[in-house]
Amino acid sequence: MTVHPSSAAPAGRGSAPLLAGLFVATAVLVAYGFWSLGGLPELASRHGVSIDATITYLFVTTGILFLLGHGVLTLFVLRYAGSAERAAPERGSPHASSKLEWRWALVPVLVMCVIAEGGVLIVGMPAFAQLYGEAPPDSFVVEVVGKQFEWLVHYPGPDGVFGRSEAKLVNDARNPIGLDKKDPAAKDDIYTRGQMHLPVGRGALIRLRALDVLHSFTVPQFRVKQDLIPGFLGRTQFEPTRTGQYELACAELCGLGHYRMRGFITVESQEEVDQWLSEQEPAF
Ligand SMILES: [Cu+2]
Repeated sequence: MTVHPSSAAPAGRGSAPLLAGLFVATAVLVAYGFWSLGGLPELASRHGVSIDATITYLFVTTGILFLLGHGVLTLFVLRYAGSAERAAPERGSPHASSKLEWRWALVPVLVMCVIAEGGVLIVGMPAFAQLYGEAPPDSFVVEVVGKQFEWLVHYPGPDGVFGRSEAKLVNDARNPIGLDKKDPAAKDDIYTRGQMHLPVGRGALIRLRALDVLHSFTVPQFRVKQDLIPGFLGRTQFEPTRTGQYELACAELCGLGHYRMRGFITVESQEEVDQWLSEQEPAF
């Protein structure tokens, strides 16, 4: 006796609603989770507008695809689980055609490439240009030295020239950034432990040095995150647009004391920055 496939008992039909419910619950929970996060801290830099646009763009496009994908999965599970069409693919279901399979594999790949690569390039380009392009000629230049476990902030002093520094001259108590006393440009240099003041509405060019291991200069409100690499003089640049005090965090797990590696950036008028600088002791 032969049993026709359509008259056989549908296999796995009973678990279909459970699986569909799981897809729906996952989609709802993920959407609710992101919704309740509430977004990034209030923006305080010029290029950040374009960073935020890029994040929003990716978030919305991938969010729609995620929800659509789960919707289609749910419908297919409810429609085809244990069905005769699934049991007999030669009867014209999508499995019967390798051409269809190829089409459904390639079209989403191409669509994702256009959305992810093309879209991000268009929306994010202004941020890349401001972050990695030529710094404005009137930029306010500061050096940040990262070490386990603090931020040292180095200003060039009234002469506007950074004194030479060398790793072998570093002495934690007397010369933490390793300034060379023999260099005349170093005499008026200023350094602080974890305190940086920047003028509002003026480009800031931050030179980045690390004394020991990798660290990462991170200020969420400025939408800035840049690694510091021992042996390299790195840089990052941005323009603070809002006065206030911001926490400078280290976003690279740099050792046991990583959690206490924090500094403070005060954004204020140029006059206030000049006043504060004039109150600081020169290095030597
Ligand atoms: Cu660190």
